[in-house]
Amino acid sequence: MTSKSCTLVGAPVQSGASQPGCVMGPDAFRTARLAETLDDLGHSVSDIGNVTANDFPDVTHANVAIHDLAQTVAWAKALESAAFDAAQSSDMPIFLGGDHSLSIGTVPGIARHWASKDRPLFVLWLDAHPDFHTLDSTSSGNLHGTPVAYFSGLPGFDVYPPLAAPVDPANLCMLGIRSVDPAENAALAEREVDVSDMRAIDEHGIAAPLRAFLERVREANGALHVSLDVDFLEPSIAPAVGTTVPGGATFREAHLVMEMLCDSGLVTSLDMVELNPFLDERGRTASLMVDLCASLMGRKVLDRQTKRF
Ligand code: EXY
Ligand code: MN
Ligand code: MN
Ligand code: MN
Repeated sequence: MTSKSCTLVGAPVQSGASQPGCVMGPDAFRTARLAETLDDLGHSVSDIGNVTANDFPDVTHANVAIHDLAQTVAWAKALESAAFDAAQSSDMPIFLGGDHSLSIGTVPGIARHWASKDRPLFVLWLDAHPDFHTLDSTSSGNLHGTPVAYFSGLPGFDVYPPLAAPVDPANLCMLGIRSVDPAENAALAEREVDVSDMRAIDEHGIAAPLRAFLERVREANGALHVSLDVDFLEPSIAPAVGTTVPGGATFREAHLVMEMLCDSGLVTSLDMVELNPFLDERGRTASLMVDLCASLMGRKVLDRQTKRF
């Protein structure tokens, strides 16, 4: 892979999750030597430190289950701006979470950047969950369950910041899905979102749906944002997450996704989210996430091209 300028953006958000710990995520990625790993692969790396969010708006919502709405909106504003700036000034912004509510800010900021270049943004959502709740449909009130519905332009998000460039639901692809609430199921079907649940992956493999999606991105001359939730992975290899669901992507399935993404040359930004270091075992989940990022950014077993049969 050609050398890229990478900007690491710490997003120590934990207000969107039900349990604390994701605040430590960015520093765990740093401790697991993310910057050094990217540097060793020949990239130039700038770590801008952690974004902060202090300006809490006075917002409320009729859904009383929702918690930490003001913090979430404050994070969204701060991260939208940080993401836009990072995309303007580097090839590859990498957002270090932080729970998945950080994508309420990162994806719209990245989308605003690509809209200014007249290129459509596509989003690959690697997750056990579709995170496709609206503020009205969430029953847990955990706002990390809402980013995709919001940035895809679904109605009912008046208290979140206005979107400069919504992501077309036709430009989404979800892989690894295995926990979907009824309201999410209905909304995903209505928008005909491209979802490969684990049953489909068991049956067809993970390469087939990814290859088809990458072809769509390429045909549209799209930019591609990847959002990698720790709970995409099988919990036995990635225990450091508050929302484990059995039956996730294996070590090799996850690396294959990253290797195919690398070969495609299409990825332009990345979220690494939901790492809760308080739940980790000797840093193994943080290290696995860094290794997956390395596969995405060009680490290979063989220098020459792998045989294609
Ligand atoms: N759908 C469930 C909820 O809304 O509470 C679980 C959401 C988990 C979201 C994690 C980050 O991917
Ligand atoms: Mn909370
Ligand atoms: Mn998620
Ligand atoms: Mn998840």
